[in-house]
Parts: sequence; structure tokens; C-alpha cells
Amino acid sequence: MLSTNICNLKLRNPLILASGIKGGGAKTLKRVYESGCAAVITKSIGVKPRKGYSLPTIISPMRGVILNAMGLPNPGYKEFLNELKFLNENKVPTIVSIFGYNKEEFIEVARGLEEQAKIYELNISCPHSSPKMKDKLISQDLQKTAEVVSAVKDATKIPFIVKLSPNVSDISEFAKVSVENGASGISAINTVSALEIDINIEKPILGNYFGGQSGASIKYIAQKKIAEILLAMERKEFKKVPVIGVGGISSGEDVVKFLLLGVEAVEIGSAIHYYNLKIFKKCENELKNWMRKKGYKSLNEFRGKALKWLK
Ligand code: RRO
Repeated sequence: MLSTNICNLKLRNPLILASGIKGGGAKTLKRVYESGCAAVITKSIGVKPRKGYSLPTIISPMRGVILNAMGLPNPGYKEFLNELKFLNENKVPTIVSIFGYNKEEFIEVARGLEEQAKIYELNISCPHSSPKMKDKLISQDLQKTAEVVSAVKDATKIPFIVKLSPNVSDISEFAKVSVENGASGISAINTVSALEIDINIEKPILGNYFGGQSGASIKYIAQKKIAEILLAMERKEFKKVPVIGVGGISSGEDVVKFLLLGVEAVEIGSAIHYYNLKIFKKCENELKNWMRKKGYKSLNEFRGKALKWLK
């Protein structure tokens, strides 16, 4: 009833663990898979081990709002190979999120994990990957996006999706450049660039000052940005590829909304802070109940139905 697939990866339902939420530890990711999602995305893996930014790295100033500046903590790809091996041995469908500061780093990580990886998600869109936001992101520069995507395409045979930033005026241009340079799919959106101030200490709260906003509050932004990508595909501005929706999803009804726009699957992240691992079964049950009420037997029967109103 709920099965779908992304780049030849069969998914038992459309629910995927978003990158970064449960770290990169293989045993934890296995537990997340066993809790009901169809696949897991690892923490973003780079060239070298990184500790991340100073504390606090995550705050929740109000319900539905989470601000993070974790700072890409990860063990580096050499160390991560063992974790990936464990996930494969235990048949946990895994998408490996990889990042780099330039195309050379992306190539090194993509090649370094090749023997164990099945699909990559290229993370070019962490809003605070540059400490204190001194530099422009890869995902805010069309030429850099093209360079990184085509470099990874040339460097490895592993299929990959590209995770895009909402912090641009026209996200569909970035989807177009990604697809034209070899992406097999798109995931959108990464977090929304954000800032919060502590009035007692009279300074920005997060250790890195700037961070990324996630949680229910960004769902509406995600829906709009995803619609822009899907509409550009409908207009044949570039080839149709699977789109994975991410941003503020915390219920089966939210999953339905993204599917009605036309996504192939969704990623769930921040909702785990509120519902723990029960979130996947909760979303699955709520999605099934909605489908039963409507008389739908498969996702394809209603996928994309809301998009036609926007054409
Ligand atoms: O690690 C992070 O601080 C982080 C990453 Br890699 C990302 O892609 N998005 C985000 O909000 N935080």
C-alpha cells in the first residue's frame, strides 16, 4: 500500500530519517530503521573528523521552532566506513549524506565511501557550514553547485540526490543545475538560516551565533519551495527526477500534503525531538487511515494531485 522507491532503493513506506538527527552511529541508525522508517540518512560525512561548533548547538525558543548550529560533527569518512559496513550487513537501507567545502573534498569522500555506499545525499546546503557565516554556501551559487555536482558524477558511479537550500530566491534554478549535472534526485529543504538573541547575556544564543531553523514552523516554506521545483519539472525546464520532501513534517497529514504536491518520499527530522522514534509508526498509521478514508490503495493514486492547482 505504501511502497515507493528512490534511485532503485525500494522503500517499504515513504518515510526516511533525515540527516543529522540521530547522529551517524550505526547501532542507533539500525534502531531507527527498526522503529518503522523505510531508510535512514546518515549525519553528513566529510573528509576529516570534526567536533562541531561550541555549545549551545541546539535550542528550541518556542514550540515548532528548533534552531541548530551543530557544525557538521562527524568522524570523517575513513572512520565511518566501519559504521556503513555494519548497516549494510544488517540490511538497513542507508543513504549516506556527504559534504565538502569544495569539489575536491566532495570527490575524496564520494570515492572514499564508494565500496560500501549505495546512494549519496550531497549536502551542499548547511546554512552555517562556514563558521559565523563568513562565506557564501555552495548551494547559494549556481556555478559552484554545478561544479560540485558534476565532479561527483564524474568521480563515482554511486547515484546521488542533492539536498537544496531554501535560502535562495529561486530554488528551481538550483534543482535544474543539479539535475543537468547528474543528480538522480533532489531533496528539499535544508534548514532556514536563522538567528536568536539572549536578552540576559545580550548576545546571540547559539555558539556559532547563526544557525538553521527547523520544526513545524518551516513546513509552509518547504511546501512552497518544493512546489517551485516540481512546477519547473512540469514545465519541462529540466528532466523529471524524484523529489524528497523535508521540512517540519510531524504527522501523517503532513506526509499527505507533501505527497499531494508530488514528492516521492519525505524525510523526518526535528519531529523526533517531540515524539521520539514513535514518530514513524505514528505517521505511517495516520497516512494509512487517511488513505483508507479516501479509498486510496497506493500512493500513486493521489501523488501530485494538489500541484495541478498551481500550474
Ligand atoms: O551540522 C549542522 O550544523 C547542520 C547541517 Br550539516 C545541515 O545540513 N543543516 C543544519 O541545519 N545543520
